[in-house]
Amino acid sequence: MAVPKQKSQPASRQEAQAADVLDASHVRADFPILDRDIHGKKLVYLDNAASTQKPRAVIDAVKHYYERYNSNVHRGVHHLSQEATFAYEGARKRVQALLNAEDDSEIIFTRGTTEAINLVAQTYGRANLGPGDEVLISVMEHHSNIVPWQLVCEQTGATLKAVPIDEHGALVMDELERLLTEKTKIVALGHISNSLGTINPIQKIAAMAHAVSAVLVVDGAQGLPHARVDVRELDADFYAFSGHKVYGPTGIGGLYGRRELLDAMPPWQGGGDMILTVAIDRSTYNDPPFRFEAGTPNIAGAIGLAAALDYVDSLGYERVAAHEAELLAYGTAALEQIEDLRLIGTAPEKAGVLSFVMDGAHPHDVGTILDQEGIAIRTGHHCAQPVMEHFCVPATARASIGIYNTREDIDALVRGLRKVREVFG
Ligand code: 7TS
Repeated sequence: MAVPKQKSQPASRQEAQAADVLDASHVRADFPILDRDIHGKKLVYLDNAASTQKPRAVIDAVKHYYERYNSNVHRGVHHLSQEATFAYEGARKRVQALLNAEDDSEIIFTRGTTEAINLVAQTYGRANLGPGDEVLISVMEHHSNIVPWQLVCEQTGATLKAVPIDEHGALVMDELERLLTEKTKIVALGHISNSLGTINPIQKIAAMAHAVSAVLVVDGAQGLPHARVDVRELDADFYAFSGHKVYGPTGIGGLYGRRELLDAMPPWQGGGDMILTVAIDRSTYNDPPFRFEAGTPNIAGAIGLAAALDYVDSLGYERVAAHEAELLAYGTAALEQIEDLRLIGTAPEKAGVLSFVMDGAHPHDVGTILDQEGIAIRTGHHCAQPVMEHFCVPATARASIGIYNTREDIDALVRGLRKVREVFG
């Protein structure tokens, strides 16, 4: 098979960093789960777009919270509550710094991307949409960036429109330009597509959206894990993300929102922490971000998320992106050698997602045979049914790359796919 030779590995993490490459073999040592055997084979984890594994630093941060300072936040005068509040608000500052938001009040903790997008739809959307207004999404969106907009359009009488994608899975920019009019109030697009890997030109789209006075909501679920995100440079009005996709815990994520927009937004869920005063007939509401964080938050999750962001930052986002780009190129070249395999998603700007179909083998069968080899990929529609419809496939098999993946993982995938070919002829 005509694939490039493995580069020699630097001897130490320091050497790797000095050489400005990510040394995945050292990174792997930080992830205890990667020692597991599955069906008697070494685990090859290539389902990172669904969820990433956790480094020991994240596991330890969560454990330390529960063992040493577990307590509720923003409530207690007692010491443990103060420690927990300090760590929780520290995590918010960590997210703010990483995203380069202007103020930490612009970071709202949510359960993840899905909840963050629903929050924008049900607060900003409900307050600002009406009959005749339009929300613009695209055909490549995850269901989490489609259904919340369908719901709010039903509730307000606004109309949902979608930018088409081309045969490579890239946005048709001329159509985006045509569909953007003074009727467009919200543009909601993914930073990176989970089913195709396409990287969208967010900065350019922000300028186009703002030219018609629309706000731009970015679904950053796949963006944050793969590149340094600077919300001010991108000029996004909202940016939603999930902790579990960036090596942090499940059940935590967030929403960046421009402060002047958050200030004007009504609350969404009611409960503790989001109020200033409550009487039986009316309540007054707290300022952002607390107005949008009703009830006891996921404190351990936020602390784990901050540890995850510290971890990725310590590796260097630029190295992470370069490592994944190199593996994507290696994997693409390798998969192109496999007979009757068709890659779905070949946009010129692409992150570490290898979605494919194989003649004569259903993606679920591909996934099952690979599982027997200890290789974890995802099969199905990836919560992106309009993408499947566009490419006229019911489902794809998808290998998605993370920081700990190596060329050996891709080689194992290729060997597994050759087994699939043998089984299905
Ligand atoms: N948006 C995108 C682009 C995603 O990839 C996902 C999850 C979500 C939103 C939802 O994130 P959540 O954390 O709120 O669930 N994507 C996938 C996937 O590709 N396979 O499993 C989940």
